[in-house]
Amino acid sequence: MRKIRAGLILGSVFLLSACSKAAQDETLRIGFPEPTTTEGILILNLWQGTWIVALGVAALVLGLLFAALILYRRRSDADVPKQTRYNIPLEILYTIVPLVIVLGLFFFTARDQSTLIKLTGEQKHTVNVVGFRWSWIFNYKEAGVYEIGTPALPPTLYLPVDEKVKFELTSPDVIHSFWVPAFLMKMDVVPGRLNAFELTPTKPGEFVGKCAELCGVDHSRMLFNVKVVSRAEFDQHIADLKAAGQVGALTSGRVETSGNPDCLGNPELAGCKAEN
Ligand SMILES: [Cu+2]
Repeated sequence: MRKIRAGLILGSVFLLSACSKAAQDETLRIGFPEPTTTEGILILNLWQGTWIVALGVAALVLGLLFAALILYRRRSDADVPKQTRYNIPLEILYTIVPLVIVLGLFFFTARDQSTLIKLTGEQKHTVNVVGFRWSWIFNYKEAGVYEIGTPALPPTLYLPVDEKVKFELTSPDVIHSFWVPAFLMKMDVVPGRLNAFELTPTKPGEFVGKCAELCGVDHSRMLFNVKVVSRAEFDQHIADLKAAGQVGALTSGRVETSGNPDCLGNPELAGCKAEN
C-alpha cells in the first residue's frame, strides 16, 4: 500500500515537472486559453469554479463508494452485513444536495451572464459585425469605414487595446456565431435581431476568430483574424481603410454562387452577382 502511494506521488511529481509552465497553466485553466479581455477573467473563474464543484462531488462519491466497498464488504458467508432500505432522511438528503448544487451553479452562471451581456454604453467605439454566408464584415461605426472578407481572404478586425468596444451583431441570412476563443466570449448572430455585447481587450497581439454555429456548407471557412493594437495603429488602420475607399457600411456580402464555386468570394467574376 505504502509503495503504491509513494509511486503515485513520485509519478505525478515527475509528470508535472515534465510539463512546461504553459502546459501547467493550461491545466490550471482546465483547457481554457489565457483570457485576453477584462471580461474573460470572470468567465474563467466561472469555468474553474464549476470544475471545483464537480471534482468535489466526484471525490465525495468515489470516497463513499470505496469506503463502502472496503468497510462493509461481506467478510464471511455466515455474517451478512446489515441491510438498509427506505432510509427517508438519506433519500431526502440525496434529493436536496444535487438540487442545491444545480441551483448554485445556475445562480453563478446567471449572475455572470447578466454582467457579461449588460450594455453599459461606456464603449469607446462600436463595431457592427455582420456574419454572412460565408465570411464577415466589420463596420467601424464611428469612423464610417468597413472591412469585408471572403472564405479565401479572411478579414482582420482591429481593436485598440484597453478600450471598451461594443459589438453589434447582425446577419442577412442564417444564424452564425461570432467567436474569438482568446476573448472567451461568443454570441450568436441572428437574422432579424440585434445582438450586442461589450468587452475590453487587454493584451496586444493577434488572435483568431471563427463562426461557432454550423451555418451551412462553408461554415468552416468563416474565419477571421483579430489584431489588438495601440490606439495609434488603430487610427492608422482606419485611415488606410478610408484611403482604400472602404467608406460606409455593408449589410451583406453574400455572393450568389449560381452553382459556380468560383463565385464564392468573387462577386466581380462574370456570371456571379453580389446580393446585398
Ligand atoms: Cu457561419
